[in-house]
Amino acid sequence: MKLFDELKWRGLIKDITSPELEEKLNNGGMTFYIGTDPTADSMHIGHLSSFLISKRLADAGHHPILLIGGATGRIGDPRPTTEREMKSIEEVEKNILGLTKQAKELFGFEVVNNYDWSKDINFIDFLRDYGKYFNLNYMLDKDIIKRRLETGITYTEFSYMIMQALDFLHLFETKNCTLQVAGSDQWGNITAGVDLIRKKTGKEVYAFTMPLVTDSTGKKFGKSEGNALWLDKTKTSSYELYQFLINSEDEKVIDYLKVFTFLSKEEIEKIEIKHKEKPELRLAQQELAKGIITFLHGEEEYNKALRISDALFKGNIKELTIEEIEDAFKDVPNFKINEELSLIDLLVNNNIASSKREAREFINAGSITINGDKMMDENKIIDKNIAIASKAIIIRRGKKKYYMGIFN
Ligand code: 545
Repeated sequence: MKLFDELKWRGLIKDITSPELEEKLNNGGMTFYIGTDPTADSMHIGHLSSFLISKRLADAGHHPILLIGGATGRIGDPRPTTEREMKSIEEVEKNILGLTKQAKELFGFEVVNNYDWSKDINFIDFLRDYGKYFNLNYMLDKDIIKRRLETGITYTEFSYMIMQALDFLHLFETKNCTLQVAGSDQWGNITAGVDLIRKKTGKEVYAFTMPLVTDSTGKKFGKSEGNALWLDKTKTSSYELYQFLINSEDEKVIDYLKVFTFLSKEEIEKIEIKHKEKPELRLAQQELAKGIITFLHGEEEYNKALRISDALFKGNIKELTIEEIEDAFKDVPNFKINEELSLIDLLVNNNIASSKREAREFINAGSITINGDKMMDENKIIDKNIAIASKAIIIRRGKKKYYMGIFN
């Protein structure tokens, strides 16, 4: 299948600047770039779909450049809603380091920083050499700008599109970069660059955008209980990523396989058939988790996430190492245990039961397990002897409520 058809099949093409792009993409050999502003020191899964495109294009013979916006990150890309809080230079620089390291580790592609060429442009040259090509009506006609006129937009954020446009011009002139790719929110900024290059050089360059990845309700993909899922495994562990991905909706998981994995069309169609026959087996979700976690963190991390998930599902907590326990349970309520105490005091002192009476009800109903073992004696002494590595106990109340106790 030709590249353009594959990108279409994977649902990765929303808008393109001209029909000629199809053949150019299929022929390979274009230098292209995708940019990211240093709004955090790690990318998160909401940006992964766009960056995976750079690998798909590179695998098809195009030359990728990843841009980190040291200059644009100092200004702030206007959002449709509200003005961004301006980041300190220290934070911008810290984020640049994190993102550059991550982009190199994940993709190994050339990384450039637009601060390197923007920092030398003085204000008068900026207005004469670039501002002159931006008619106000043109700028006000951009969707995001139009929406911000009601809520208010500063000159700073209003100027952002000129900065992104001059990036494309700079990369076109210095690296023969003739293609920019991004998610659909970037259409205005990208076309500003295509138009600037046409006005200044008379040459045509190209761009395409990808649709935003959403769940079946239209909500942006990649938030778990409001928290971003970071690609940096010290911020979001492979286990957390696994839990999120394995719970992808049945009606969306095949689309996600197309967007987030490098499984072929044939492989995905085979998975789709099995998935439709027995969705309860979650085979498609398993493939999605395997594809993403293996790409991000390697096979071993994926196997570790699987081991934790299996142990918890079967209640075999004792199989896990203390690191795996702390990883798996880092988001459940946890508390310190300073000295041994009876089971009933453990439950009441740590709000696992609201009273001794309720604690007895839970115990007598067999609802309390510690490290997988059912606890039936309210006076049983809870001490380090029953803790994993003499350190941690995992209390489960009922079917799904977990707590972690850590012995000092
Ligand atoms: C700056 C200068 C350029 C070209 C691009 C830029 C960045 C661009 C932008 N992109 C978004 C972004 O998000 C923050 C990332 C946090 C790690 O703001 N103006 O920087 C996202 N981009 C990836 C996709 C995107 C976009 O990094 O394009 O659509 C998300 O999927 O929102 O010369």
